[in-house]
Amino acid sequence: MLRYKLVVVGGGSGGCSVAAKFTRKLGKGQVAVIEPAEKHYYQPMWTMVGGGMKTVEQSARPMKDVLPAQADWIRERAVAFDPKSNKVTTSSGDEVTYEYLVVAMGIQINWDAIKGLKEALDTPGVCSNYSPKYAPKTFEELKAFREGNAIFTFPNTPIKCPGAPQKILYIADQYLRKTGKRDKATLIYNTSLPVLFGVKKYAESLWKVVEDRGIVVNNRRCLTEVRPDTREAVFVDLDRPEQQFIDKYELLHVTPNMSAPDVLKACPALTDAAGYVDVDKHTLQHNRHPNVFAIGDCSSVPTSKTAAAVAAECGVLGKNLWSVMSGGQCTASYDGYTSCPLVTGYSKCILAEFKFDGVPLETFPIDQGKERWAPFVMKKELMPFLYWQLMLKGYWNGPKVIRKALHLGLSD
Ligand code: FAD
Ligand code: UQ1
Repeated sequence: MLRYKLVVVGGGSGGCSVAAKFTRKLGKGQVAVIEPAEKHYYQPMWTMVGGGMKTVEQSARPMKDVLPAQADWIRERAVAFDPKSNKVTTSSGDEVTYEYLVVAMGIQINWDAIKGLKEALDTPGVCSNYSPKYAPKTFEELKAFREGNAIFTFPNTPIKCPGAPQKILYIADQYLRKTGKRDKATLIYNTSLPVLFGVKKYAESLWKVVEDRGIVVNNRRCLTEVRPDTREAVFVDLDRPEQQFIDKYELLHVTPNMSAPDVLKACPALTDAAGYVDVDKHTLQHNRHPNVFAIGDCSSVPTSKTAAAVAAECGVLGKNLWSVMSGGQCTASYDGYTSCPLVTGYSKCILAEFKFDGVPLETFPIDQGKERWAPFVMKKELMPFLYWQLMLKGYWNGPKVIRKALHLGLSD
């Protein structure tokens, strides 16, 4: 049986950052990361991959190069949790015990949830930026587009980066304009949500973008089936489920259904009713097991699931877990900070930043609701550097320090 002071489950954005912070504090042999993947992806880049601005290779690093060298990497899946005995079972049947546990498993993509989708992804016209396999196909489909409907979807479940399903819509619009094909295309955004974006300020800006560009938006319209043989997508109106719409597509960009990981759903002692790790939204400490914390997309924290949220959570979790390890209480409080750089083409971006309850919390003392060039460059060029060089090494806790400085200490 393996024993560690700290076990981190998942070596993605949150797991890697937390492991780096604590390996520095605790030293060699004290921290283990359970992570089966050989590659670590900077997922926010997949939007740019879909638009042909980056390659999928640029979004990947070998896992061994990003996990802290002083941590033990257990190259397996966690298959069961036993928080009463402080134990995690891995795919080989090994048991790993811990004094402290951080769960950072991300959100699970359920490609099977939409009838026909899995098979359709390997047929012409269908793509998704939500996978490293199919994000490059998005750009191939844009290049191959001749005429007809280009349909973009948002599912009827919580998802990571809720802005991403429409970023690619705007990129596609601009690509089709640049290549002289826009007048032969009908761009349609079918979203299960009743709104275009969850924060009013940015939703208003985005409605303007949609209107200016002649994009059709259908709210509460949810993809239920893909029929690649006839290139048809089937949608329902979520408010009138008997109402079905069958649309022909030339291009169909699907944002798949997502849920809490099955492994977590199988352990109610750790989770809320939906299967997300049941933590206090301010301290990130588990509500029933004080030696357990969660970070990122697999947690119950009610904010938009993004890497930006993970960065801010990492600062709070770092302080609180260290305090608890030292016999103290949780004193740091997460405010729900999250950010979504809403790329609106090949050179502009609306930089949405907000906290719990969708209250804007912006870093820069300018109106971030406007489409601008600077945040686009930040998203495309600066963020990847910040992610690999600072965040994954545990040194980036979100832009709070910058925000305070730029607002002369007057911001939250
Ligand atoms: P992840 O980084 O997904 O890591 C989870 C890890 O857990 C993975 O390495 C996985 O292999 C591992 N794992 C899963 N199951 C197990 C198991 N059973 N045992 C052990 N390990 C397991 N965020 C932004 O801030 N800005 C953006 O512009 C942005 N754009 C995005 C665009 C797209 C297309 C996508 C897909 C995401 C985007 N995001 C963006 C979201 C961001 O990537 C995620 O919110 C962030 O990576 C979440 O970090 P995490 O650590 O919670 O999960
Ligand atoms: C951020 O901190 C972050 O995490 C690394 C992102 O993920 C890629 C982001 O997209 C953004 C916008 C932020 C916030 C950072 C600043 C400087 C506003």
